Amino acid sequence: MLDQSTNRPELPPEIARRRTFAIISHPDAGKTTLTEKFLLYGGAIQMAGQVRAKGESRRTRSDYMKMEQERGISVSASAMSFDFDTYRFNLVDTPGHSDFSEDTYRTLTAVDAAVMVIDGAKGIESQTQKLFEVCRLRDLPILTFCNKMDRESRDTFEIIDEIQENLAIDVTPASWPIGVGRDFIGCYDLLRDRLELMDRADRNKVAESISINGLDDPKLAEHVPADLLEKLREDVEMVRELMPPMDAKALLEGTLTPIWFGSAINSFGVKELMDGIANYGPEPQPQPATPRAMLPEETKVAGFVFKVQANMDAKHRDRVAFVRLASGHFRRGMKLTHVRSKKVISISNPVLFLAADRELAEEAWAGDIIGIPNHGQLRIGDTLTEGEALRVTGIPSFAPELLQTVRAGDPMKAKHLEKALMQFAEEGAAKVFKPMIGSGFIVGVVGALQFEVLASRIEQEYNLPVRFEASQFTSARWVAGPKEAVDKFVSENKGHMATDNDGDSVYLTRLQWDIDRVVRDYPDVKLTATKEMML
Ligand SMILES: Nc1nc2c(ncn2[C@@H]2O[C@H](COP(=O)(O)OP(=O)(O)OP(=O)(O)O)[C@@H](O)[C@H]2O)c(=O)[nH]1
Ligand SMILES: [Mg+2]
Repeated sequence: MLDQSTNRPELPPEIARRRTFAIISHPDAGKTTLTEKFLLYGGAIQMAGQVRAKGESRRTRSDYMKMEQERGISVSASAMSFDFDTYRFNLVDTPGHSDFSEDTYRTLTAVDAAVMVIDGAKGIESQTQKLFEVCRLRDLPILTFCNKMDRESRDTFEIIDEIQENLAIDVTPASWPIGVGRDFIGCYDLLRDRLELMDRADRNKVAESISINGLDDPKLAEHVPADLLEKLREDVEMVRELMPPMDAKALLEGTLTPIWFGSAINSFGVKELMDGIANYGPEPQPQPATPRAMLPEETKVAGFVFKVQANMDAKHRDRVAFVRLASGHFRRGMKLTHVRSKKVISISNPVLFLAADRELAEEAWAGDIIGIPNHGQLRIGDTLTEGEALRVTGIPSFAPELLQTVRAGDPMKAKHLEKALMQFAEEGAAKVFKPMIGSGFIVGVVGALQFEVLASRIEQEYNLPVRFEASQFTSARWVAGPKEAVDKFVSENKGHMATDNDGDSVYLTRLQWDIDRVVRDYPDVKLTATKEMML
């Protein structure tokens, strides 16, 4: 049966109730804080933690790495599955900092929608704009949360205008803030005609909500000071005249974004946003793949790896592949074909995530994100199916832009270091090159903060202090072409050659001039800044 509004087959109820989305924004807008409140309202945790926790206070679940906690920033995407109402949410909290954007971009290939968080005082910031464009390329539906309304914020019409202008998307307010900064008392819920009042005293409490019979209801005056009420009535009149109404279809097509106003830290506006995701957010969607897309309504199981993380939990010391199930009903113990190697693997210990915590998953459905512990067989971009040779497409790989040499503090530990680096390379956390001549390793990343994360993780997870130093090289290019031409090129340029963690040849240099020379002198050899992930 076709669903009337979307023209797609009606999904089994277990799949239709799934909402899989990422939370994205410029750094510091409040993604992790919002995520924590989602968990609270979903009943997955009893008490919310804080990003910048002091003393005995509790920390957030999604920033579980040591460096995240020390600095109060997220450096790695973190997945969480929990029930909300009759729905199952699969949420991924992403890092905002551009140095970690490869992780965020990959996450966006594994979700059906994005929640874009903006800071009410700052509006659209550079990283918001970039991430939005990535969502646009994939036609991802976007729901917007304007956060930090408890503080001095910009004019509401101005914020909405800015989203419309800069991001070229229609905006419909789902709620409307009443008062600004210290006078902010709550929101008027435009979708349900309700007044939502914020409780500043108790940050973990669900806001008080008062049913209202339209804006002329005398009950409003009991809760809203006269001057704010007058402004609210004027504003809402203007909104209803000038702005498009909520339209589920336009949201699903990615041409309209509803915006909620709130304060994540005060748990305000969060429940309304969650209701919005449940009621208007997309069901699991088809996943681009070759030679054909994977469809959520198919009964056969298919899924793909969009992230790999080593040592998530010191107790387990293994690698976990984050798999987005794209179709079917998965059961523990299933045998699935690993399409890249054509080997059949038995999935005996699949897990569902709650950030660093995990629990054994007896079953999962299209839309879910599950973890598969493994010893390195599963790589980013890999596809698992019940036999068909499908391959997921569109998982990005960024060119390394910064290179540094890395050495173990203790030279006797070089072998240990090699092992650690190989694991991080397989995780996709860095590119690792072993030069043909000389010792040591060269690490390539997209942003400088990644070096710090690596140093901290190598020390933390492998008990191995390391030093990163300037490298004589600044660029890396993968070498491709007929074997004979490549061999000749390699033997004539040994001082520039290295191998990556798969043993593939990489040309290292500091001069564009060198690259131009190779192109001229070795016409059969091709140099590329990124390596295709699925070979
Ligand atoms: N005043 C106020 N502060 C908030 C609110 N929500 C979050 N914050 C604070 O803003 C800071 C950043 O919050 P995070 O949740 O870490 O932001 P993030 O978007 O996850 O940051 P990255 O992951 O590093 O990109 C923290 O100090 C939070 O306590 C809010 O509603 N009001
Ligand atoms: Mg964060």
